[in-house]
Amino acid sequence: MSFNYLQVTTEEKMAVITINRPKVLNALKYEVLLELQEAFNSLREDNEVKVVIITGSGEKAFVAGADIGVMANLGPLEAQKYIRAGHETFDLIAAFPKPVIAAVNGFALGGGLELALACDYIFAVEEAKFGLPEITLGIIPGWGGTQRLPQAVGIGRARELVYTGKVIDAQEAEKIGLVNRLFPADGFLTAVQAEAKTLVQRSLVALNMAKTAINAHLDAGGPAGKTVEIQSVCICFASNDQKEGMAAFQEKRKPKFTDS
Ligand code: CO8
Repeated sequence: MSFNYLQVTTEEKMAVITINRPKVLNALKYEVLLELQEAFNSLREDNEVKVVIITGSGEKAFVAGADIGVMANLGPLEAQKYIRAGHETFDLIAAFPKPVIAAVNGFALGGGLELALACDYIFAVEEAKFGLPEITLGIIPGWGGTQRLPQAVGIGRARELVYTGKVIDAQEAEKIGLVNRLFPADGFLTAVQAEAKTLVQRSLVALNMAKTAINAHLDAGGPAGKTVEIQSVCICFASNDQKEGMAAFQEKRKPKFTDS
């Protein structure tokens, strides 16, 4: 498999997908989402792969979110295309018939945390940082975060993180159950691969059925929540505050929201 924005390696029945845009902290522009879909579709058919690990390149970030440079000037309909692509990609990962582990090697913010939440579980470095800061940009989480974060950490903590946009450290993320385990940055991927080896020894049939049954519990509420999320984030793209929030990020200043 050859990609512009991903590296995919396979070893001992484990595939590692590395998102590779370190200059923008691995931000997920539209084309990266399409490549992720292609990679997962290919790994689904690959009998040499039983577990997938997804991580970010460089030492600073897993993924710092959707690409703010791309989003800044989108209208509601263009935003809808980008939002749908994110949902399709993360739903593909959530329903992937083999375990997918997020190896969070730094910032997991916005769409980056939403990607990690679509994985089966999260391992992280001790310096990792987590959050859904979309509200500081004048929008809301739009790639499943309003649905999957409450499932992961409970409704009150999810509301606080979504409403404030605050970023929490890895220790707090572990305390609230967002992260399964923390590891030192030195040798992180090797440590995650060592953990994943346990899954390689299990039956893929049983793993697939376990994931299917747990997903049935998570999806019991039906698709309505995701539909509302998509509509709601599209509405944000018709607001002045979305334009102001993203312009402020690019200009490295605080936004001046006008509630319009
Ligand atoms: N998109 C594009 N570029 C980014 C992003 C991003 N999400 N994050 C960082 N970058 C760029 C910076 O602009 C900077 O570029 P340059 O060197 O050209 O100035 C470079 O990466 C390095 O970043 P910083 O200089 O900012 O590094 P710091 O160490 O000072 O800060 C932070 C690191 C705290 C991670 C900071 O970069 C930051 O706050 N990033 C944005 C985080 C964020 O708000 N993420 C949420 C984005 S919105 C989202 O994900 C919504 C998803 C679903 C909706 C989809 C709707 C269409």
